[in-house]
Amino acid sequence: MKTAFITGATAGIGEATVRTLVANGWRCVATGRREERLDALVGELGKDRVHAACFDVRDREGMDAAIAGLPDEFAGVDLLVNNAGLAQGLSPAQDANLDDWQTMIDTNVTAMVVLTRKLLPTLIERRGAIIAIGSVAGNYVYPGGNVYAGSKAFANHFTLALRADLHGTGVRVTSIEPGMVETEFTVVRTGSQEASDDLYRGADPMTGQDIADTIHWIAELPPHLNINRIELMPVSQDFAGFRVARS
Ligand code: NDP
Ligand code: 8X3
Repeated sequence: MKTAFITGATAGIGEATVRTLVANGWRCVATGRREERLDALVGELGKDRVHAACFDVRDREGMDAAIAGLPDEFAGVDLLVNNAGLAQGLSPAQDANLDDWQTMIDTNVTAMVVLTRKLLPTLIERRGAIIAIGSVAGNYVYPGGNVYAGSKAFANHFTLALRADLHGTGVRVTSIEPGMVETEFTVVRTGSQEASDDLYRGADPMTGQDIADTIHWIAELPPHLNINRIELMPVSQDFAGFRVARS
């Protein structure tokens, strides 16, 4: 049985990924800060299939303790899903709150590279795979995206760069770059459930399950095949147009 290590498994894409992989015969290490949600997943899916690792990805000591504390059957990681992330306080750069910017850099960039570095030895030993959840925001900028967009451009490119470094190891590396997915992401981004509901209204967005199914498909491709990057959007969404400010 293969083991996946999935960050951000308490909600949205990460939670759907745990459910999908477990339903397809995988074991999962499910991580996040909300312990009660991790415990509920273990209760529902079984402790032989899901191990809860509760830590803040920005806390290196917590991350080390979580990795060191993996039970033997979960310690050999075959798939790392770098998913935990957030957009916080998206506003024009000139109005931005520096703490929001720092939180996004620490979570979306620093934590991802630290965790990846720590799990690379086991991933190489097992000829495993890395799948990162970047974003279309890393490919097309939009007003207010600033540091979130920058952090996701980093995620998209760091993941492609890993592919180059891991050449010859047999480790597969994929950058998944989604557009609008209906999850708690927008509650965090806007600060309220109501504003989040407004953003999704009538948009027929993608679901966490859509992305989880994509992750599962990529994870189970034959070992000689690598999807380098894949960008997904709901049909209702397309690219931002150029704007002209007229005098
Ligand atoms: P959710 O808000 O539903 O889930 C985010 C997950 O990240 C939660 O499980 C949360 O866990 C975890 N997380 C956030 N901060 C931390 C932290 N400091 N330590 C540990 N875990 C953390 O959002 P999504 O499922 O939508 O987001 C998942 C990824 O997908 C993100 O990287 C996001 O940027 C990306 N993405 C999302 C899109 C969308 O439209 N929804 C589009 C493109 C990309 P907890 O709070 O329990 O710690
Ligand atoms: C966020 C993508 O399309 O919601 O990562 O701005 S989108």
